[in-house]
Amino acid sequence: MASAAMVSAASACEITLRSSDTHPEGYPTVVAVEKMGEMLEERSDGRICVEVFHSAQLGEEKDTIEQTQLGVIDLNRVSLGPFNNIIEETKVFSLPYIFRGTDHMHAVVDGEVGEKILNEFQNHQLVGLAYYDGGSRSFYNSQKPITSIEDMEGLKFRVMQSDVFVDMVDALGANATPLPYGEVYSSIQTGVIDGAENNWPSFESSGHYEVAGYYTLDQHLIVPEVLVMSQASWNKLSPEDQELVRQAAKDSVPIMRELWAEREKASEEKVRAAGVEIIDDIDKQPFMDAMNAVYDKHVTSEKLKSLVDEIRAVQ
Ligand code: GTR
Repeated sequence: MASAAMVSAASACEITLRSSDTHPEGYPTVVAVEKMGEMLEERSDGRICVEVFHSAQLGEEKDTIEQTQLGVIDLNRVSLGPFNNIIEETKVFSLPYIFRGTDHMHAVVDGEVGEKILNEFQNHQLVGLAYYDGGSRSFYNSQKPITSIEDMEGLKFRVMQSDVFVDMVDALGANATPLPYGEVYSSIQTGVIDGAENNWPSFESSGHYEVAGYYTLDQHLIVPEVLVMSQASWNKLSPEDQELVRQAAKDSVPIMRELWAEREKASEEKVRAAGVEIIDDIDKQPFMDAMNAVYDKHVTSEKLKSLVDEIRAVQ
């Protein structure tokens, strides 16, 4: 009986949007897109459904972005980082210490600058639908506690595939290795790299804390994440259905933010309980000062300069 009901419910979907996420089942981004799908299905009387492929089943972020541009994947929940080399304007949200904290980041992405950056996606075969939280990112490694910028010297860190992050790590005196997320665990384990950088939920859910026992809360990045849709898939929808998709994505944001706040706490507890050494009394100023080199190199056009000014002016 149950399976017959499931089959008939599934077959009512006229349109099934395939959505990609690198994170596992139960992760806030995965659950938020599932919730978005539920809202969409209900509001379209069961016509439009979303199927979330979690755990990088459809590939690593850089590849899934290309697939989404081509229309092979309909929806994609990704960090803004891997977009930096494709959409210049996204760099402003990937600059170290650009946001003063989560509240500032929310005010920016919910406001005019957020809208401007989302609009840039349409020049790259994508439709920007919503921003999700990505916490603040800090360095972890397998070698030693990093208690000052001097301790960064010579360590090898994985970064997301973006030139901004390569230059950020270089400016701190360490060596950057851009790698897909899925390769980080084994690369630390085998000593190919010494560590990486990420937020509490990713550090925990990826298991990286099992192989990198030192986590230094320098909080160098707050990179928002995005939910984007393939322009090709978007164009197949009627204007009314496009509006339903856009609204459901927007409505999933507060749900995501709540899930995120809960998961940050739970992940921190789990990592601390596992005995990871947390260095949280670090002097961030030398880290911030070193980032001038990154701004000088990447914020060169008038467009990016004025976006940076606008972000800083947001209260
Ligand atoms: C996570 C983010 C992912 C991915 C990953 C990474 O925090 O949610 O989308 O970008 O970091 O470091 O590759």
